[in-house]
Amino acid sequence: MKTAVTLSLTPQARGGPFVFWDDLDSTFALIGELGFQAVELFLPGPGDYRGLATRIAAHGLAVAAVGTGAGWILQGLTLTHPDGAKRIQARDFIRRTIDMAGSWKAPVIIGSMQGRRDPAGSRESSLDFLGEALQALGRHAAEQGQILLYEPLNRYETDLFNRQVEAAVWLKTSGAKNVRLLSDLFHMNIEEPDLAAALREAGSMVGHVHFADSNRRAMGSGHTDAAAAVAALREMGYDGYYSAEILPLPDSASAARQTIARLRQLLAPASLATAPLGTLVSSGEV
Ligand code: LER
Ligand code: MN
Repeated sequence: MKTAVTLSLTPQARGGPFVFWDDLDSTFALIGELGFQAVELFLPGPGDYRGLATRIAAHGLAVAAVGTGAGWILQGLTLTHPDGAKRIQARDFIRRTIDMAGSWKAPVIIGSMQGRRDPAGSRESSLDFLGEALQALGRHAAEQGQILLYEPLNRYETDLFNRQVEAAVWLKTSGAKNVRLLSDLFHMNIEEPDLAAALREAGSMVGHVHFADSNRRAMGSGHTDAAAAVAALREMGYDGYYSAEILPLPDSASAARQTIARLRQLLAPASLATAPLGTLVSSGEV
């Protein structure tokens, strides 16, 4: 089981689904004490974060992945932007993020930076832009020894790909190599009729998982059948991260604690997997 929790250092993303919002030593100490192996970073952009990387490593943590959505939030960039100059800037932003993340042995995520269909154009032309960008960026990630993660989002955030298998089939035919899916259980809850079936069908294309309940809170707060999703991932031999990209509710520490408890429960022997979570937390079983 590889576990991670999100940390945003992008104040403009406040209100977004990130558990921790500061890079204090006490934050990394708590993440380590809870038993997470890694942090997933949401940074304002590529830059010199050597101090941050050193502190993360000093606490025995790895970097699970690096998000690029700040390129959209702060600069309005997307890989499918109708303005060609913005598309070039978006690619450059991601390319430099890949270089930075590569030094941390982490893959980069393309989520919001995929953009949406140009209302004045066709979905096909937007997909052509996306496909060309993923080909180039997938090659660039390979040079860093990393995969590139492409994340289908729910219909309110993109109209390019909302579902796992559709995205997987398109990726395989688009010519993009070295690109795997980021399967976010929150988006999947909105779009997939059956989460476990979608994960199974996407199979080895699944490269990273955002472990979030239906209401984007810590698993166990909503109505997602996490047991079925995790069972499917285990059967498939999924060996990537379960990363909590969730709202920091009721507070960051509680959201992180509930996530790790639920993961331990789901990956525990069958006798514990069906017990009520509260009992296990209070009895110290998880
Ligand atoms: C990014 O991982 C994501 O899931 C998007 O919805 C941005 O919030
Ligand atoms: Mn996500």
